[in-house]
Amino acid sequence: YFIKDAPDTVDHIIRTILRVTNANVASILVVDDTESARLALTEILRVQNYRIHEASCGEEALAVLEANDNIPLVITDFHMPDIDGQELTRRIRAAYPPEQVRIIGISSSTDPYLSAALLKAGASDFIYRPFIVEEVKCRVAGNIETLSQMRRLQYMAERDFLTGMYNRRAFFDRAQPLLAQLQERSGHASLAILDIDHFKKVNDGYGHDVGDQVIQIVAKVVLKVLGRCKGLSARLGGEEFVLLLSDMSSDEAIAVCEEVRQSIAEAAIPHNQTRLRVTASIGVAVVQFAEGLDNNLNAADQMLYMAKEQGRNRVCA
Ligand code: GH3
Ligand code: MG
Ligand code: MG
Ligand code: MG
Repeated sequence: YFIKDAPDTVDHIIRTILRVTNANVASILVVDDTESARLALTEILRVQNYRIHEASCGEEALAVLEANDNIPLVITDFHMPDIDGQELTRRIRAAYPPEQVRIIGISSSTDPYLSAALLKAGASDFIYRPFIVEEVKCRVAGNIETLSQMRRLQYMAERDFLTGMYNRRAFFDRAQPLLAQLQERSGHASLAILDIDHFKKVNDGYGHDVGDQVIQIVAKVVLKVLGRCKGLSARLGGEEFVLLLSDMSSDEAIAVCEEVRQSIAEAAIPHNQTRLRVTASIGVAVVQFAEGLDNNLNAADQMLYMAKEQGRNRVCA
């Protein structure tokens, strides 16, 4: 939820998509209380180039998942002492959504209801032993592929392609719970809206591509300055950005915005032999928790209007 995690370039998006879609380097956690059973599976998977983690019980499996933040697939035995495969599946599901971890159940039991029990608990697939090696390979690859596609779509749905920042929808989805949490612990926050000054002139005078480049540079400045604070930022659309600054006083929020404004004014955008300069205006308002996000954004927007009225290249609060 914090800006620290946000990428600062489009390259980052491409790298992330490559990383999450590169099934060959995926990690798999194999959970079985019987060593020989684990071995039978890991031998097949190692040949397929997967990175393998092993666990001999449910508790160990949960610990391995917690210690490694990118294991997209768990293959778990059904019959295990203490926590069985169904209970483990439930616990994994309680902690990780299906777009983060997929689960394949496996069992040598002839009970035909086992697969349904596991699927209901949140597994995405089931294999009966003795298994056909080729089928195991296909199910594993299929599950990892599905997860990669889910992540890729999710990433693309919440990011703005030009800047790599969160888009408007992602901002609303994330700001609302963040504000609810803040309100619960009596925290403070400010909302700021930033709009590039006379941006039409940039487009008209230098072309749309240069305009795009200006938007990218402004996004980079916002992400860099905000990387140090708690909060959330997004490209609302066009040449407009929103900053939600949490856990700071109104004065601190204004100071952060002032730094953003100054950094933009100082940034030089190389263009032919010259360097292009742009400025931005920022409106800031203290979040009123009794009001909805829309009303709070309107309040910041009114301050932005004032900043424009007073001559642009300034922060109004
Ligand atoms: P003001 O100082 O009052 O904000 O003046 P302005 O020229 O910036 O006014 P306005 O906000 O109306 O202009 C925004 C322009 O941004 C209009 C639109 O063509 C352009 N624009 C919107 N999205 C993009 C984009 O993704 N790339 C580029 N290059 N231009 C965009
Ligand atoms: Mg067993
Ligand atoms: Mg605008
Ligand atoms: Mg503008």
